[in-house]
Amino acid sequence: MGVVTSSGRGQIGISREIRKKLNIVAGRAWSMTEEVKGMAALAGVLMFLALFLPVSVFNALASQAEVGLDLEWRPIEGPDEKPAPKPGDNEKPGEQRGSEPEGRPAGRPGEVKTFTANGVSFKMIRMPAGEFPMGSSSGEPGRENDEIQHRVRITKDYWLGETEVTQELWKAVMGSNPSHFSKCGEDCPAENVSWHDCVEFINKINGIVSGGGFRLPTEAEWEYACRSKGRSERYCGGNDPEANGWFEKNSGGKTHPVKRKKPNAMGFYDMSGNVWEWCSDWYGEYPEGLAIDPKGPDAGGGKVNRGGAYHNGAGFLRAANRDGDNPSVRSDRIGLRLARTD
Ligand SMILES: [Ca+2]
Ligand SMILES: [Ca+2]
Repeated sequence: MGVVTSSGRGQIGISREIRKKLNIVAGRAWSMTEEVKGMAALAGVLMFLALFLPVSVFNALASQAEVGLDLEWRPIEGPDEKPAPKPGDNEKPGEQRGSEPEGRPAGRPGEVKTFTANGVSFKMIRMPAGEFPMGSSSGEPGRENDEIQHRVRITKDYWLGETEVTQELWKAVMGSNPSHFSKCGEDCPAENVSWHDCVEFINKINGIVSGGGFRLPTEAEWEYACRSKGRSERYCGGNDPEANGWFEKNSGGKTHPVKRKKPNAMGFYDMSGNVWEWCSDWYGEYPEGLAIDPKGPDAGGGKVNRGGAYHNGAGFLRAANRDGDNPSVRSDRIGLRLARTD
């Protein structure tokens, strides 16, 4: 939390921390001898001045008086900018956000890499290893009972596509375009592809791009990226579905070119809406307690897909929402986003 906050209109307010510090300074001084009582009076004056003086002037006065207060301008921090919880913090579920492990070698989260397959380029963004609360909090409107919040630890960095796989990329790799909305254009997401079709696509692209390593994301990797490393946002990128996603209210009943809506904080586009995205996991109940690199159940009837699509109401676009479909199903509402391991 910022020490001094700006109201946005140039006024200065003093945070509780500073008030506490000042009170401590004042309190200590009052308990001392007559000689230092002057200090306390000065601290009181400074407390008063801080309410009205520019920070630079206040800092100068404070340093003159050797009160040792550390004031600086900091932007107001929004609800999504909460610091990572420390172990033992008693935060309410749903108000936590994820954390990167301390002491890990400086990776480059957010690094963007461009790959090219048969002449078509696409970008992937590096996601750092880390831990986050997966699922929705009990108070989230529209939540379903398969979203039970639990801690997930992802132990390795991974890459995730900046966008859904486009029709252009699918065609370059597979030689044909199965998409129902082919008139939407090359930048529109590939859809009408089954989970098995996606596996075939991935096998092929791994033979084309040197280094390979492409795969579908796990459901946990998908949500960790959607939540920009674990934020408690309702959708992938914030709490306004219209800002980040195409859904029934704004899509006109069809898919749209990728990257036309705002990305989330990590730079991923269209994770909420446009088309659902196949994940590698079988759909099943979440494990209880901490899950480390979860990959879903060993078997099941449906493969997970995430994020909702152009035809859905906003509730389906929620970061925590889950769905599963038979891996043979082809639907103009389901596409994919590539993941990759180095
Ligand atoms: Ca999507
Ligand atoms: Ca659901």
